[in-house]
Amino acid sequence: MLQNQTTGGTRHADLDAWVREVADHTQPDEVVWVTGSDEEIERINATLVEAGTFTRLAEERKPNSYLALSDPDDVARVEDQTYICSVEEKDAGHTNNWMDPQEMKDRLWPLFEGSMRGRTMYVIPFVMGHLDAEDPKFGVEITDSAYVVASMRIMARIGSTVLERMEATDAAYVKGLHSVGAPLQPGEQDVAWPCNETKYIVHFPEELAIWSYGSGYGGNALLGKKCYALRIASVMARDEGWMAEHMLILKLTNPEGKTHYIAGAFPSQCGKTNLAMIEPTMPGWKAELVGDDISWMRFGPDGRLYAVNPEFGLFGVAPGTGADTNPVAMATIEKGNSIFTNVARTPDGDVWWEGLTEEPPAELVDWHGRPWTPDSDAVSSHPNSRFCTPITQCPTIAPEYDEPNGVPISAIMFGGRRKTTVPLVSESRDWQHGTFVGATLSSETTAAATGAVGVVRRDPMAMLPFIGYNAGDYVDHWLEIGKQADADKLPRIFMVNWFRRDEDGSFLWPGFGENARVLKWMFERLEGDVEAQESPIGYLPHPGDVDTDGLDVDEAQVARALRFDPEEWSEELPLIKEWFEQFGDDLPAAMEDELATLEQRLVRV
Ligand code: GTP
Ligand code: SPV
Ligand code: MN
Repeated sequence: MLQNQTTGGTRHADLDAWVREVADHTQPDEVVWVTGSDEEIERINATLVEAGTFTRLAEERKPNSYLALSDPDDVARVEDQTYICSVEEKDAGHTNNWMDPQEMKDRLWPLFEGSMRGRTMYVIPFVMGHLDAEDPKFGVEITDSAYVVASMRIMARIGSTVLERMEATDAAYVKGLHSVGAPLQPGEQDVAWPCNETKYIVHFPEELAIWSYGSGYGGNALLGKKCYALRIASVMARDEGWMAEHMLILKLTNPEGKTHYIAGAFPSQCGKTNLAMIEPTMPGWKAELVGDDISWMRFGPDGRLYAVNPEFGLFGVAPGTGADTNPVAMATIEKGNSIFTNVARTPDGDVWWEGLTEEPPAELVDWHGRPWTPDSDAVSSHPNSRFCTPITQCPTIAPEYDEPNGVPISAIMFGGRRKTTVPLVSESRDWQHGTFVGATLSSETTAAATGAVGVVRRDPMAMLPFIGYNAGDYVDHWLEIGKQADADKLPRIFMVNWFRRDEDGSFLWPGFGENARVLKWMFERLEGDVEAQESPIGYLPHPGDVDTDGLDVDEAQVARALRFDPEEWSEELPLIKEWFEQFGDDLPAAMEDELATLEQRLVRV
């Protein structure tokens, strides 16, 4: 028997034992098994309002929606404090922080001792992907944060139905332990956003376990998302022959009614959600959303790669989201049932952030909870402020988002933020070349993680912060996947860059809905309807083949966006070499070959 008062429980013996062990150690006042019901979430939201964590927004503006303002030091993923604690150091590779698992536990377990005092410990059973998938991927998050419960209910399929299935099959599951690390003394008044200066986001891949301490922020605390669905799942995927990727999934239909599903890997804050919700500007083209952040892909019986979106909600970047840039996201949010974190509040109980409208309202309460006017020096909303919204509310959701075995992928895009060098679009010669393009992907850092913003770094497959094992082995896994299917069944691989700048610093390409013009070229490539020209970095569109009909940009500027510049690429070569040197012996030989090929081709131009 627990000393703590318990609501719910389980006949899953392993889960029962783990929950008791954690409760005994962390000493919460009570243990609540989360069912996922509407009444329960109403109670939890009310608790959050009472605690000052949530402010309820005006019903006529954003129904059933809440605003949370975090501690100013708990606003993004903490990559410095994120660890892969594999048994062998070499299995974490050069891109991850590593510590011996036992040593890490000896450090963390004492931090968890009594860490939930004065709080409720919630047990959240969840499944990433569909409950009716062939091999459903279960998880349980134990957390002392009601904000996490409210967010997880939006972001994943959770609750009693999941637990019942786990019990019926005595299912294996990922154990996610989370504490904000802010125990309360008897009678102590809580703060609106409890957290701890000390933060650890730790993964034990061999044990399928995650320990997260000290942060309440999304990617650090909603353990189904990056911790499970990317870091732990990438290890499962390596072992089981599938892929866990930081990719959007988009369904694209041309005016003749022909459909292709396209996935796209872009680093954090580099445009996945926007592209997944794109409203094409060309007549007759239709885009629908399957996933906006994470894609799990495995081979189907027909030998093609099928992708599922393992999530159930959208955790999108707020700034820059508006009726002009992403009307579909706006329509999704308008329906309510959402949590907004670190954005500004309007006097009439709505939310606002930079880019929502061209002109800011005359007065606001900013993300620090302070009065704000357009004359204020600082921005009103944190650059990594987010909306958290049920995916089912999206007006362009493809019915297949809920397909247990996913959708067949025709193409994969890699993209990042590069002011120079990387053309608007190019196509890889084959899977191995595409793997090289992904492995050498680069992008300017963003506010999605703490640290400097705007620094170019290599971000392999947009997975740098999310590969749960050795990055060399990860690249090798991509190559292995490519060997498992006929070339004509594998997705074609493209590289894009919406963020190239002109000499005056402005974007060369208008982006957003106009990106559909680039998708159209890819679609035509897939259909064999358009030729392309060879270049050292792959196939490029012939002049005029990217449809600019009705585009309000002059042709010379479009040409500058599309341009392959051998000089810029010669400057890129040493950076790629430097990156590959970091892999040491772990770099697959095929990547050396691709690098040599690129170098030779560059010399010849
Ligand atoms: P994460 O949720 O952090 O993984 O981000 P994401 O990859 O989903 O990026 P998102 O679509 O939220 O876009 C991030 C920022 O880039 C937002 O401020 C967007 O307004 C901006 N953005 C997205 N697409 C484009 C584009 O085509 N051009 C330009 N200039 N900006 C874009
Ligand atoms: C990202 O940073 O890539 C995100 C937000 O999608 S988070 O959930 O914090 O990882
Ligand atoms: Mn992301």
